[in-house]
This record gives sequence, C-alpha cells and structure tokens, in this order.
Amino acid sequence: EAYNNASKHIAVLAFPFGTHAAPLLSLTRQLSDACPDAVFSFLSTQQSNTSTFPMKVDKIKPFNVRDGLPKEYMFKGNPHEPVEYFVKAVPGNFTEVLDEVVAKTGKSIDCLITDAFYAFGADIADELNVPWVALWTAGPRTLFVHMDTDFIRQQVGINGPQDKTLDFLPEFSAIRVADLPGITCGDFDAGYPVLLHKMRLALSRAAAIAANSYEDLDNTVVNMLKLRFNRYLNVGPFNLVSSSTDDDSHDCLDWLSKHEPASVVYISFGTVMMPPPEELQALCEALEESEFPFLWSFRGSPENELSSGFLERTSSKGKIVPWAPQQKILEHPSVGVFVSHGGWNSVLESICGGVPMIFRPFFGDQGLNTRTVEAIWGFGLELEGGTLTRGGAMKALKLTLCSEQGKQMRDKTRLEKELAYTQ
Ligand code: U2F
Repeated sequence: EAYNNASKHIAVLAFPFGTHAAPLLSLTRQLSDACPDAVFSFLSTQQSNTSTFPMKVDKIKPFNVRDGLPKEYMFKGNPHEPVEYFVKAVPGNFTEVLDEVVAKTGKSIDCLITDAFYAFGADIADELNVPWVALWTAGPRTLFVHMDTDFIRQQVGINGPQDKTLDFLPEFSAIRVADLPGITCGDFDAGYPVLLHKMRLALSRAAAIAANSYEDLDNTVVNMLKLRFNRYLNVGPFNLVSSSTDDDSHDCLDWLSKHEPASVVYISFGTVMMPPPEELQALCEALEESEFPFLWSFRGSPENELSSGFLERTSSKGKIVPWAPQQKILEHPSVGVFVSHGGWNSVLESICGGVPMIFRPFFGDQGLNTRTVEAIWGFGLELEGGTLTRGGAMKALKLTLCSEQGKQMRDKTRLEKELAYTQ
C-alpha cells in the first residue's frame, strides 16, 4: 500500500561490502524525510540488508539481490573474494529484482540512486529515462585520483617507483604513488578494478553526485571536482545526521567515563580487515608496555587470537568488545587517539569527535586517507613502515597522547570538528 499512495518511486542500489550500504541508507532516510510522499525500494544482498536495516523503516522497503556466490562457496578469510563474485553478478542481479518490484507494485521508477561504483546505473537510468544520482562514500581526494587515473598513469608509469610524488597535480605534491588506491598497478581487465574503471567513465552522466563529506574539508579538491560533474554535492558528514550504531550493550561509554580526558586509546580496523597475527601481537605488546588505557573493537575471538595471558594481564587497563558504538566513543572526552585502518567513515567520525588518528592502512582509499590526514591536514600519523610493530606503535601512542606535537594535532582536529559542525 506504501506503493499505491506514493507520488514517486525511487530505486536505490547499494554496494553490499565494507561500509557502503549504511551511508546510502542514511542518505535514503534523509531523502525520505524530505519527500514524505515518495516510496524507496532499497536493493542489496540479504546479508547486507539484514545488517544495515536495524528495524522496519517506513516508506523504505528492502529487497534482496543475488550475491553471486557459488552454491558450495565457503568463506576462507579473503574479504576480496565475495566482492569478485558479486561484481560478476551485476547488473543482472539488480535488474531482475527491479523488474519484479515494478511488476508487483505497478509503480514505475522515477529516479535511480546508486553507489557511485555502479557505472551501469547510468545505463539503467537512460533506459528508464529517469535521472541517475550516485553516492560517493569515500573522500574527495580518492574520487579525484580515480577520475585522473589516465593522466596519473601517464606521469608515473605502470608499477612505477612507489615513492614518486604527484607534484604534477595541484594539491597533490605530498601524495606518493604508494598512497594511491591501486590505480597505477596492472590493467583494468577484470573484477573490482574494472568496476572502478567503468565508474570513472560513467560518472559525468550522473545528474548529481552526492558525497559523504562537507564543503570545507579539502575545499580546493572539492572545487576541482565541481568543475567536472553536473552537480557535485557535499551532503555529509552522515555521522552527524544518523548514527551507525548506538548499541552500547558492552557499556563502553560508562567505562570511558572512568578515565581522564584525552587519555584512552580507541582501536578499530573497520568492518573488512584485521591485522595479521604478528601485528596483533606487536600492538598488544605496545599497549601492555606503554600502559595507556585502551578500548578495542575486536572482530574475531580475542581469547584465541591475542597472545595468551594478555587479556588477564591488561584487564584493569583495557576493554575489548566485539562491536562498539564508535561514533559515541569518538565523541567521548576520554578518548585521546584513534588507531584505525583509515576507512573514510572512521576518518569523518574521528574529525567529528576531535580525536587525532594513528593509521595502519590496508587497501583501497585507506593509504590516501592516511597520507592526507598526516601530511595535508596534520592531525594524524601513519605507523612507521605502515604496519604495527611494538616500537612503532609505542612511539606513535606516546607522540599523540603525551607530546606537544600530539597536543597540536588534537587542537587541529578540534578546529576541523568545528568546521564539520557548522556545515
Ligand atoms: C570500507 O570501510 P570499512 O567498513 O572498513 O571502514 P569505515 O569506512 O571506517 O567504516 C566503519 C564503520 O563501522 C562503524 C564505524 C564506521 O561507521 O562507526 N563501526 C562501529 O560502529 N562499531 C565498531 O565496533 C566498528 C565499526 C572500506 F574498507 C574503506 O576503505 C572505505 O573508505 C569505506 C567507505 O567507502 O568502506
């Protein structure tokens, strides 16, 4: 009946990995509040819909699409594998469900909103003769290097020297080839790289590109992007409008309140990656030896994956939970530094909490986010050598929590926080 009474039907196609679907649902909710007569069909995989739809949302209806996994598929720990299967199933898995929804409800589609990764959004929208809006879930600098991939490849070569800087691009002289999201290695022949390659060819066809950021953050880069697209709209940071999760069933906030201001290390490597065992071991040693209080959102089993005795020995100093209300934690005055993988949502949430960052980047945009925060914005730093070692982690923790340089980083983050809140 939501469909019968609706004036408009908007189809929303999510990318079901990492933290992509949650920001898209956040945008959809904002649009639904702004257009109460519209109905939204939100398409993602079952697994993604189950975790992103916390409850029934009025006028936003979830639909499941095929995940493309073979019947006998067993996840063996490589997070990129399900992505590769999924990429083979698009766009057919989406179009078949769109056809079904239209047939069942009798309500044709008036607008298509997709994750910006979906170049095929442009074709579907053309076929339906409706506008296509793309949501870019990462930072402006990452979109910029994707759009300029050909030029960057011409300048630095394929698999060229990793330490070469991008001084041929205004605003990018502090960025090195090593920081880029894989655009200078290899060809765009299959899977995920081809998805991103097609994306950059198609994005100029979008009626609008919505970005999870705000006007003042990387403003020069944002202005360069505005020249390239029909409408490049900063509609974030989404964490200020809706929270990823408020579930505090492990009492993290109470625990934080027992600590001094800016004294606690908060640790989370996002929803996709975990550091390898030897790095986990190094981080444990650094935490134990430095004695800073810590709160760790740990994906997996700490009893099995952390060195024996660590949990017992640090129980008065540390708290390890399977999932934490990250935004609320970063807003808590006791948190002094965030050890993260450099995912874009984490960067925005840390800015909005006024908390400096220590980075252990893994893949995609994380290296570029890391370098941008460290070398351009100045409120975070990458671990020495880019990975967790006992010595490197201790040095970074001491620097951010106990030094004048750390205090300056905190002041800078707090200034950025004010800008984020005034957008
Ligand atoms: C992919 O990101 P990830 O999911 O790995 O990481 P983030 O962008 O940092 O998002 C993590 C979100 O999960 C939330 C946290 C963030 O909103 O608040 N969260 C939480 O609430 N509680 C927890 O215990 C742990 C996490 C990709 F890997 C990145 O490179 C991209 O930048 C990103 C966006 O495109 O997607």
